[in-house]
Amino acid sequence: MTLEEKRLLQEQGYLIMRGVIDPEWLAELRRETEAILKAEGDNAGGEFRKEEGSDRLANLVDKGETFRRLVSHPMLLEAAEAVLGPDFKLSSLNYRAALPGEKSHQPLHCDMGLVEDERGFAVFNSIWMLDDFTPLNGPTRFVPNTHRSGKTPQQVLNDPNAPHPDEQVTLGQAGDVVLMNSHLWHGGTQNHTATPRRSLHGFYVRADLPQQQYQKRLLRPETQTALNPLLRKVLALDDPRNDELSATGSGKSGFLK
Ligand SMILES: O=C(O)CCC(=O)C(=O)O
Repeated sequence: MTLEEKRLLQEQGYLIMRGVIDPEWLAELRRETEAILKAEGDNAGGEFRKEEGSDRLANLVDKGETFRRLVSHPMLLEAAEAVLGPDFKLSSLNYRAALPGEKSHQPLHCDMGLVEDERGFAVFNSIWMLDDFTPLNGPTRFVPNTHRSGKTPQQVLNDPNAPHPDEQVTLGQAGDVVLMNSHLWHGGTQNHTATPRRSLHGFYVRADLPQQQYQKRLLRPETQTALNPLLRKVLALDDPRNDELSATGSGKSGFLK
């Protein structure tokens, strides 16, 4: 990332990077997520949560090299560091598709229901577009500048489900990636078209907080053994603090993600 891109991400709380996923990788990510959805059937997303109106998959680091490539992507790690500082780890890699004709509108929220604290920002998310995000197919909405408000929408708004006067949507093409300080109030919107709006969410958290999905427990031993040092670090597999956090707390706390 350029210094200017990092500055924009830090100030605006979001940035859309264009054309990050090349056509071959995009086809592979679509193919793999489709196959996993089919194989897991009603259990899909069960390692974390299911959501009415959307397809979800969780624990994707354990489910293919193509996903491990995503969570250790150099641009993504630079972006996470620009928001969270050097001491961060993966919280989860999930798939979410807003389904046609379903009520998959989400309330505005901050990930994990967290606001900035005395140590700074704690949550960073990235939305990898597997389809174009258009005004009609359920793009993510967000409210600019709220990442510095020190409040969650649930604390401030009468109805976090309602349209917000300042909200904008993330529009882009398949292959683009939204980088987001996820204290920024945001949420999925309803898909009014005939085809799913697919995405992957690479979610990172500051090292002093629990992972949403404790990777050491969820990843099969054979996956863990084959990981390179960078991935072991990103997943916090050798960090005793992470083991303590997973024993005492849960990254599921708070709202949605
Ligand atoms: O898929 C989206 O548009 C956003 C999803 C989201 O914010 C969530 O699931 O917490």
